[in-house]
Amino acid sequence: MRIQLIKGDITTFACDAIVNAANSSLMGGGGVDGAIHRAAGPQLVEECKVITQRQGPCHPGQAVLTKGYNLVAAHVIHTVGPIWRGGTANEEATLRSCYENIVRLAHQHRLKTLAIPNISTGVYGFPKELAAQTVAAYFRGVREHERIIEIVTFVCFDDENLRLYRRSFSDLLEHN
Ligand code: AR6
Repeated sequence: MRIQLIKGDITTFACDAIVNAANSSLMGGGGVDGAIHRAAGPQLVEECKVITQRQGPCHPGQAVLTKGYNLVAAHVIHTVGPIWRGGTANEEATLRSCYENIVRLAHQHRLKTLAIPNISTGVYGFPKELAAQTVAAYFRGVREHERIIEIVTFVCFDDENLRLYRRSFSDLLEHN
């Protein structure tokens, strides 16, 4: 598994699946969620509706897969990050389970290339540095044994996340 870091807009990224930082309704919203729904077109929300009608809301830490519709990416993995409540509500474990479920879905559907935004670090208020460390620790653990996922690209939208990811991921990146 190769790990890459870029600054940019995830909606223009070509890969097997981009990850969306959604909310439990899966009906779209602001931030990266709004941008992904706008770029994918109205069929995306229709597929999300079918999923929530069938299995109910997507709880924090869980993830579901849809098609990508008008996106360049073939699929979208929608995950719901934790809302930061001061660190006393298992937020780190919930964020970690977002990433575990992203990897699980990638295995299940044989997705080789993923692009992932900085889940929970916008509206949901998770501290950016702790998020970067949590994500790096998780991928440090899975990278060695990974046989299906070939490339994971972390797409940072803001300079602060890019700087923090560069630091937390320094040992995981091929080129710094
Ligand atoms: N490409 C990549 N990253 C982006 C983009 C983009 N186009 N736009 C924003 N980001 P947020 P959350 C970054 O707030 O904190 C929504 O309303 C942004 O800089 O999008 O998980 C949902 O519906 C930040 O670092 O997601 C939920 O209600 C990161 O994406 C709620 O927000 C995440 O910020 C989820 O909050």
